[in-house]
Amino acid sequence: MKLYFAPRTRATRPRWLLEELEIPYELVKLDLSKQEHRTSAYLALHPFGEVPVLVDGEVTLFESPAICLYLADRYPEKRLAPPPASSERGPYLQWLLFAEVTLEPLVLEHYRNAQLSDENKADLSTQLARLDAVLTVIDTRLGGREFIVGAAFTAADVVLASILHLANTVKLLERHPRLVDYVLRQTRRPAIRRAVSG
Ligand SMILES: N[C@@H](CCC(=O)N[C@@H](CS)C(=O)NCC(=O)O)C(=O)O
Repeated sequence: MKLYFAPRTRATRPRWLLEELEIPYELVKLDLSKQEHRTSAYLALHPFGEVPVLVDGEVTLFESPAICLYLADRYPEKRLAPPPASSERGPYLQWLLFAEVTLEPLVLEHYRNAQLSDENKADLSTQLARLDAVLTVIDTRLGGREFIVGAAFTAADVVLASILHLANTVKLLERHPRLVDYVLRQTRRPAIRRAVSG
């Protein structure tokens, strides 16, 4: 198992999952500032030269949520995904993909805007209302739950907590203290601490 990785990118998600699985893997660190993701060898693995990429024997995969789903299913005994026949399987897929497909683009739009100087910032008040509606859906779902699905941590928490963590860094969760608590709880896990170390 080989993970092509760069720190502070979406590649942290599959690395976090690999650490939760506690399986041996090779970490191939790419220095994006040196364009190591633009070599022809790497472009043969990922059509746009992005991270992450996972190579598992004959299987080469890109798209961090797909890699997380794949890894969680590949090691069912580690219980990071509800089994296909379980009643939690549908909600698991729903919440993982809701985070990726519906939440992430909204968070990224605000995150990128927050990086701009004041005079270049766009007025995102309309988009903010939409983001808040999406955050409210997740907040309501979490209620008193510790995890987004069932009674245990799953790959859906990896994807959701990663995106909410990014949102929290630019203060997008201020109206949702329960979501802040959720992020802090998940990002205190030993596996994510290992995934962001070095
Ligand atoms: N949807 C893809 C996005 C991958 C992506 O955009 N990766 C960024 C880092 S978060 C990247 O490699 N950027 C380098 C570049 O495009 O030059 C995924 O989740 O894997």
